[in-house]
Amino acid sequence: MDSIGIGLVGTGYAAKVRAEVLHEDPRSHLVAVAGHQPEPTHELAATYGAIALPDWPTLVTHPQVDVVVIATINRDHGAIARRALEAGKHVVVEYPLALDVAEAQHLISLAQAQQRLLHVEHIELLSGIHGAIAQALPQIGTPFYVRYSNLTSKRPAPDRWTYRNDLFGFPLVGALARLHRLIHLFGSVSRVTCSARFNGSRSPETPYTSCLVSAQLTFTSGLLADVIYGKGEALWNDERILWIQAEQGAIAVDGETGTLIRPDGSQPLDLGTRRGLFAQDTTMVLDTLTQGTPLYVTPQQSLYALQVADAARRSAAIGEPICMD
Ligand code: NAP
Ligand code: BLA
Repeated sequence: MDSIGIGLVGTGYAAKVRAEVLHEDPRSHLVAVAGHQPEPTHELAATYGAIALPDWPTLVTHPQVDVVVIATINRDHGAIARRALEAGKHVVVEYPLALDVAEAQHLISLAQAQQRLLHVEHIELLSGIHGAIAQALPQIGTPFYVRYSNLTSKRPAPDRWTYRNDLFGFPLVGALARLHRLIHLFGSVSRVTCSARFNGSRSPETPYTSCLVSAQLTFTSGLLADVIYGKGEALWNDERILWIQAEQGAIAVDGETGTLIRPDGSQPLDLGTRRGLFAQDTTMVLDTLTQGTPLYVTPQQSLYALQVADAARRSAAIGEPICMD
């Protein structure tokens, strides 16, 4: 079989890791790169003997490109995926699939109609931490409360796209992995209440200096989850915790340390590493394209998490709870 031609949109962290893996795997080769600024685009393309294209509309119609890998800012994911699928290409996109729920829904239908692969990366499911929690859960009985907090103190606030709602999306949309890992563990959500505050932004087109989002999710099972996400210079300490309280025990993850708590005592959980996850994802995509093996996540699962994240955004905007259908 001919080596699969890859068109890569983006030149940042995710794009670079993808490029290296795709270059090293004999089943694929990098055809073209389209970035934001010319210099990083030329540099990344030259590293792997690919061509540097001026923009993504040119890349998605390039005849030698079989698969478009979208690793650029979130605002553009939906539009790039749409044009790529319309051009008959397979699509691999870093989460979120799109900022807009209706657009994400349309893309899933379009991929089906075009009979093309649409894969939304969710590397958080591949992480050691997720595997360790999923494995330990049956040992603690029915979970009834989760507290999941991700706070990052960053001084001074970076002038980056990840601090802009128009480019990153509402914080729980851009950081969709936070909700997606809970939904993967605990199932569907019936109700969402959310508050959000942004410091230092004069308009959606200028970066905020801090954001703080606090959401409460009621799962269909009855489980209650407090989800907190914040970053920036008005936060003065980091917090990365996930606590699961259940009828017969608890799971506590604090930074790099995980503990399984049971009536008869506590034991450490092996959380593994955060490295190598993009490589695993990329290899599984090539397995799917060459052998038809199933992937670890479906775009429908990603869409559902997006619907919950969007309900959080709407709840914060109107100051009222949102009931999910
Ligand atoms: P990154 O390192 O900041 O790279 C961002 C890319 O977007 C660069 O190519 C950058 O080009 C371009 N860009 C920046 N501002 C832009 C603008 N205003 N208009 C158009 N393009 C712009 O980001 P990343 O971490 O690789 O994230 C890329 C995607 O991967 C995102 O969707 C993110 O959610 C997802 N993701 C990342 C990770 C991770 O570990 N990093 C994990 C999961 C998912 P210039 O540098 O030339 O401006
Ligand atoms: C997720 N990491 C992300 C995302 C961005 C970054 C933009 C997607 C949005 C989000 O979910 O928050 C960006 N991550 C960074 C940057 C650093 C970082 C700029 O750690 C700077 C060091 N990502 C990395 C590195 C690792 C990494 C070096 O850039 C690991 C060694 C892992 N990032 C990682 C993982 C996720 C993620 C596993 C998924 C989110 C999750 O697990 O909740």
